[in-house]
Amino acid sequence: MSRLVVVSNRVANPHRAAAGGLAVAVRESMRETGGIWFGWSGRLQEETQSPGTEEGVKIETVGNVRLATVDLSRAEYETYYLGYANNVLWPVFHYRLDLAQFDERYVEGYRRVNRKFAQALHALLEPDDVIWIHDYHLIPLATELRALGCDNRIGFFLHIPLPPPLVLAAIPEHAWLVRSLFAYDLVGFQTETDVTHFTRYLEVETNGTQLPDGKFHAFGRSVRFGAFPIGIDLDEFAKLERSREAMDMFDRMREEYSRRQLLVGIDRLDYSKGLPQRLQAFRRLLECHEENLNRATLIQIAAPSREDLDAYDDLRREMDSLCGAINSDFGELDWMPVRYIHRSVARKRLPGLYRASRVALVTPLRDGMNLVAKEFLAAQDPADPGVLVLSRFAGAAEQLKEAVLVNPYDTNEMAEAIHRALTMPIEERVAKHAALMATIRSYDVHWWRRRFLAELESATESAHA
Ligand code: ADQ
Repeated sequence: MSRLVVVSNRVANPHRAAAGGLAVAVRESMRETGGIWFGWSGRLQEETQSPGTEEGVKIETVGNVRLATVDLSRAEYETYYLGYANNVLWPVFHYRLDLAQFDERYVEGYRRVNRKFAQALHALLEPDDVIWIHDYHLIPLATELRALGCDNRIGFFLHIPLPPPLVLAAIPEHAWLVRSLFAYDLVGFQTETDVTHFTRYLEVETNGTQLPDGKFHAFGRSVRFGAFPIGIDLDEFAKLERSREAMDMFDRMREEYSRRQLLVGIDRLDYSKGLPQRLQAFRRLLECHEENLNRATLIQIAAPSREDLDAYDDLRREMDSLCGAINSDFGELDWMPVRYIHRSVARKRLPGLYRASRVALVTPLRDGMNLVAKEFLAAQDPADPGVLVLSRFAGAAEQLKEAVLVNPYDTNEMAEAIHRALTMPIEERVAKHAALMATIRSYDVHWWRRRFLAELESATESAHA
């Protein structure tokens, strides 16, 4: 079996409890195949150190996995990471052209870091390695590797949505970005919607043609592509659920909120997650359905994220003020409608919190997939499950059709949907939950990894040939 080389912006410590879908998936894949996990260390290097040399790579061996990391300089962090990845690609790919900051220095830094990663990685590669590159930070990495003579099989998976052609075309370098994808043998997206956006872009912006074997031919090359919706690791989650921390959390929440109906939201504090819109809808619920007064309590956990960026600072202030207003307008001495916590919760406690909640609000304005939706369902008691209120703009909505689907921009509709979720009869809850769990089980993280790697394996005709 070929060695697997995974590349992602950040490399997670496999000793710690997994910090999200990518980390779980990669750890699980590597346990089976062994290999290298390459990426940024998360540290900024001393300015004196020379970048891009093999000596700049720090290697740590954990079991049969080698973690290979490089540091970034402050300038690289500012242009590649904060600048191009998170001030251009993240907002545009989430349809937020208004937040994008196009700046030539950003794209230069992005190219430079991708080249630096390619040089450092190339020195570690063996001819049979299969390389799996993840996410929007590293779109041109295969082009840079090919330029160094690498002809290994290389796959790419985009964790975030691909926007429609006209939105993508707003990025000054859009043609270069899309052409970069043709250096891969396989390009994977989360949903069929993303795949449609990709093929429509190619039809409109290039002279390319779709081939009968599922590839697209453009820029003198052919690339295979498809939808590979990411899932969760149900076994890992079941193990977490049985942990002392999860059980303590469940007991404490049930005791503390015995007279209340709990709603839960768990997100990174990010403008794509629709948090202000969610709070507006919760407020409308309290205004329109008074039986929820003194009863419904929303626990909103928002993990700090990318705090070096202005848009995130604005969101933080907006959230503080919205939560404060709801609590002061509706709260009682013994009831706070919103518990807003601007911290992340230990992963082991999450299942207990999910299970104690009657409703989960997963209402992003745009999201590649959203794993919280799947985790919430996996944590429920099948005999008395909670209800998932899910944005139709989350990638997960393509799969989780039995959830209560909402348009997060429509405050009234969302308030009514939350009301319906809170009052849903038990037979309906049980039936919906069973159907949703069947989907989550069939398309778990192991399915995702196997499907992607099998397809990469069968992409026989190399894109660079
Ligand atoms: P994210 O935008 O981070 O991921 P999501 O998939 O919901 O979004 O969450 C990732 C993980 O982080 C989940 O396992 C969740 O439990 C955990 N998490 C989130 N907030 C937390 C908090 N406050 N405290 C503790 N843990 C928290 C990106 C894309 C998604 C895509 C994933 C995987 O934006 O659309 O689903 O990658 O491909």
